[in-house]
Amino acid sequence: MSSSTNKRALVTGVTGQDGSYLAELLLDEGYEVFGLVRKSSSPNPWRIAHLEGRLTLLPGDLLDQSSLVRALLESRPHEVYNLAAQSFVPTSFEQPVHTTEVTGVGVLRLLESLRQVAPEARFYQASTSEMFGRVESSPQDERTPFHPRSPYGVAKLYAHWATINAREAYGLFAVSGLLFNHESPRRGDEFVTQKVARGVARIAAGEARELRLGNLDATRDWGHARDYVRAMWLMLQQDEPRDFVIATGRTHSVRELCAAAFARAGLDWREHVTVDASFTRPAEVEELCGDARRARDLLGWRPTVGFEGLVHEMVDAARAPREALR
Ligand code: NAP
Ligand code: F7E
Repeated sequence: MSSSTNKRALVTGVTGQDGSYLAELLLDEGYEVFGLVRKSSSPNPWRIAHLEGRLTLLPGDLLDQSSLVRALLESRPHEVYNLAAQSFVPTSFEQPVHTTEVTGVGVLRLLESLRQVAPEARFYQASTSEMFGRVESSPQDERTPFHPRSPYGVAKLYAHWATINAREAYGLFAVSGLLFNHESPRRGDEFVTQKVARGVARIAAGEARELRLGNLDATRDWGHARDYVRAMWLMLQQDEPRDFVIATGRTHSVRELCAAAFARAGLDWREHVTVDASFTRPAEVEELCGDARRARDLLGWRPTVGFEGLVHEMVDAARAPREALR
């Protein structure tokens, strides 16, 4: 249902999983929505193709400050959602400097651009449970100490503090959402939930017999991306800028993920999953479980999709044609 507002929003990372769901939400709320898109050898629009004509795409890259200034001047946003990042943890071990430039310093470029040309705009930074890393207590909330375990986690922690500092030093309405893992049929292929869902689909179709994975013991607090982008939006509708943990409070292992996903297709995961050490990480985040009480109390936010529902949706979508992803 569409309502009307005179607000404009700029979303970086609009071609990614969260960007596509957030753009949908903002359009439904009546916003004029601008999406920042970086140059690649061939465009990558599949997650936002169904929004064509409703979104304005602007060229820009977190590595290029003048492109960010231009995008802000063109969109004149009331709200800026920074979802762009090199977001895959294993790649951050292979390309730590690139990851830091985009995921860490890129956020400072955007904040500095905002400060110069759109200081009244409200700013959301996509922070992550990966900043908690090697946790000493569970569940994790807004007061839990950080101990990142990858160049990605370290870069996100820099961006997190840059966001807080922009709020405290310059008075920007800048908030950081500490979001735990969230997934959907639009998740990138390499992340474990999608890798398992699409692996199940190939095996069920008789196109493969085996799925090779890394650490089956790791546990994550997995929610649905559509629920989580609503929390981002709610954070920017508050009277005061404040950081929030967003999570389901339930945690499952990769092994349990496999069991649920294969069972959805009537298969036994133990007959198909092989552990392959090449998918383990130089340093691992072994367990994560979030406490989103502050978001529940102050934002009225609650997740609507549980672990089983999420896994079933992803497996069913992986077995269906791509149009089912809308
Ligand atoms: P994603 O699917 O990997 O999307 C990342 C987006 O960033 C893509 O649109 C990508 O563009 C864009 N991008 C990459 N490098 C860029 C650059 N140099 N300049 C401009 N844009 C660039 O990520 P996601 O899962 O939607 O997550 C959204 C954000 O939340 C990310 O910042 C991620 O780190 C963070 N986060 C995610 C989770 C999660 O569980 N999903 C949890 C906590 C935090 P291309 O399409 O051109 O590659
Ligand atoms: O791994 C284990 C892996 O790559 C989850 C990003 O969105 O969420 C995501 O980061 C777990 C890890 O996500 C495989 O070792 C086992 O323990 O799906 P993932 P992630 O690293 O938790 C956070 C919140 C973000 O912010 C990130 O941007 O699964 N695992 N076997 C595997 N993981 C992968 N990818 N592939 C495997 O074969």
